[in-house]
Amino acid sequence: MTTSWTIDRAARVLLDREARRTDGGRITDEWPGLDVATAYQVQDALLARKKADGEAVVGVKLGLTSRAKQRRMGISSPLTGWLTDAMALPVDVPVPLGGLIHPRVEPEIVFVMAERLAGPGVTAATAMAAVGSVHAGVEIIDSRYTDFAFRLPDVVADNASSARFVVSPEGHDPRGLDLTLEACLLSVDGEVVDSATGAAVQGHPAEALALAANALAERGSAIEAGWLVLTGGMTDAVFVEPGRPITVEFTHLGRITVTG
Ligand code: 0L1
Ligand code: MG
Repeated sequence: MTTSWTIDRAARVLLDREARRTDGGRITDEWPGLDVATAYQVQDALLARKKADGEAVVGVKLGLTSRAKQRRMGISSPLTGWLTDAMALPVDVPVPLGGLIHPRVEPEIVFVMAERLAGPGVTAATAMAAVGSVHAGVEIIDSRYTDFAFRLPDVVADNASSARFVVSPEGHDPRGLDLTLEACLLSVDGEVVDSATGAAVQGHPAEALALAANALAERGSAIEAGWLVLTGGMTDAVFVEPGRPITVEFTHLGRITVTG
């Protein structure tokens, strides 16, 4: 059983689940030897197939950068994933529920890069110097695993549960904001269900940005100028349900509402 899995097969299985909107068991249950480094190779193989289908990389995302997310998923290591143009959802366009498996929404602080950022050795300060603007964001995650139940290599291979994202077009100069104190309220159908500040994200979202640059450097990649960086869910994620709008409202970055 353990010998029949390969990087290519894992990528194909995950893409097939995504295309057929079906979830399934953890790859690590059948391939216990799948380690994190190999899982990133699966993630890259999956991206290569998306690129062959015409998708273009527009940025990177971090996952599991906040305690709220780490506690919920039972994994304490942050991870990265790729963002493509096909995942971008314009503001005010409903979440395509029919095209996803079991989407959940989480608030994120998003950077748009003014300059290329390449590790190793990137610090929060050098990372911030490369940022052009900061935006309110919403990530719509969708795991290709049943009940979002995965181990770290599973979720790395699954491109960090990436599905869709919404970024507010209104950008702010990060130098004028204290992102540790930037607060966000998460509401479902008008009722506040969770809240956090930017400090929830690795102490400061710039720490998450530096972490991504340094992690990508180990894989021979960098964060390119013009790319988006989703710094990770600030709170636990909530399921998208028809007729129950979800709003994220930040102190200074603005507000985004998504509907199912
Ligand atoms: O499915 C997940 O929650 C893993 C991806 C993490 C997303 C995030 O923390 O932003
Ligand atoms: Mg996220």
